[in-house]
Amino acid sequence: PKEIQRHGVSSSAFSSNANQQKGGHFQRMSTNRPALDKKGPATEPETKATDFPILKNDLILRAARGERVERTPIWVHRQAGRYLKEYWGTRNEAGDFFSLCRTPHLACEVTLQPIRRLDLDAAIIFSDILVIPQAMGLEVQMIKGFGPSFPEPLKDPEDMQRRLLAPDKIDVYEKLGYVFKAITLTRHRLEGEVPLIGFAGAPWTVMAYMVEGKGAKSYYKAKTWFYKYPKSSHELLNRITNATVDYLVGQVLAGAQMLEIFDSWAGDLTPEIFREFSLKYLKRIASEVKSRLREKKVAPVPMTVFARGAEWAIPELQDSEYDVVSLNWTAFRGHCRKVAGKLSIQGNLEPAVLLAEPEQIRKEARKMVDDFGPYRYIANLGHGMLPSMKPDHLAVLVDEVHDYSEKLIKEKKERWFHDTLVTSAHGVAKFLAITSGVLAASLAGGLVIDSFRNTNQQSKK
Ligand code: 1CP
Repeated sequence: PKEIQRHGVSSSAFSSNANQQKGGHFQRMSTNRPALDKKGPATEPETKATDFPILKNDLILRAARGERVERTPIWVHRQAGRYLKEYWGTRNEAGDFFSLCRTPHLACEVTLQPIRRLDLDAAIIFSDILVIPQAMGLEVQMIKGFGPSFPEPLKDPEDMQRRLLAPDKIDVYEKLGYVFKAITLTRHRLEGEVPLIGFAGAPWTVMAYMVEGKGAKSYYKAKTWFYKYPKSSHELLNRITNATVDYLVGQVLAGAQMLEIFDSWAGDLTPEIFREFSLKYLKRIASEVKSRLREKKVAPVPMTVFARGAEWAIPELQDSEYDVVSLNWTAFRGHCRKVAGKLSIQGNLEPAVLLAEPEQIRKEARKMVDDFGPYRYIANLGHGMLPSMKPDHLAVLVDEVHDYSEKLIKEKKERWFHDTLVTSAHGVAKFLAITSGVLAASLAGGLVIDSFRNTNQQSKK
């Protein structure tokens, strides 16, 4: 797809309200997408993961690969969900959280909701990292106002051997086929407006929930396994990794165009423990997913790793197959940019900024783009949207990142053009000066020789 439409929005929608100068800087109205609106909610799953609509906006894929972009792409963690009033309608229709995840046309619908409303540059499939423990045989419930809960978390290695499905019995196509169906359906229903991101939890973060049974402060129960049962911890992490690789490969085959691995609790580990029990598995996931796709003659998609709170490990990701590293808001931006090398960066606005006023949101957005960008950069929050956030505030952030980065890139290009012009003008002037100098010198030399010859001949006469 060579023709990338401006944000995938028809030019008439843009000419009417985009890029108007207001209050001293650009004002772009986050906008509806006619291509999505006309179809309305998806009703029945489309089953074939082929003949997808042509992609109109590939900014995020180019930024991930380190290619040139005309503006910085932006999407946000948890962009689908509780802060959108339309989410609650669909959630109630499904009944509960996991029924929503397991009903492809409803999961597709909530994935599309933020894309309809906002000028985001990617969609992320609506699901949860805790579907992997379910596929491995554990029960997980989502309790309103509390979060995930395992009625029976893993007590010890013996419990693990007894209750987890044997590795050869874990079939992600059978257990998580509904996610693949939702991805295929969503990819069709997106009409090529933006790429679709698939995701999974990192082995350590998933293990933390399996052992702890719920969200916890610092995950002490789970971390104790590393000291008490190191061998069984590796066995558990290996089992999660294998299921996750199958799951991510399945997501790409179903239509996911980029993948993100969430290690939300990486920051709770010591560097030594992180290296041994998390990083190793994160790296294995990226290399195995990509090699399995290559074996299947499917082009590998860009992969992002979000080791939240373990930004110190960025240099150690250089020899991995990740393309993008996502940052928490506690990370030093300049330092991360320096050590990221060939990796693109994603992040890292402090989510609290979205609870402030639009003018403050704009200011922080500009600062973030100045600090990181505008190339090899995907704008995002340092963590996710909160239920109390206003969609209009997110729209302000999205528009400011687009407008400001576009302005920066234009200025950069103009400066480059100007500098190149000035340098070549200097070059031409120098060349002319030298050649005319040589010409003048040779002319003068010729005259001297001539007059010397003349005087010589006259004196001979
Ligand atoms: O009832 C509800 O609607 C619950 C809220 C909710 C939502 C909207 C949960 C429960 N999960 C989700 C969806 C979800 N989870 C997505 C959807 C796509 C999107 O981003 O829009 C994604 C990517 C996740 C990933 C996820 N789930 C992570 C990793 C990212 C992160 O936030 O750190 C984690 C840790 C989870 C576990 C989880 N699921 C739900 C909650 C509330 C939690 C966190 C609980 C805790 O703090 O321990």
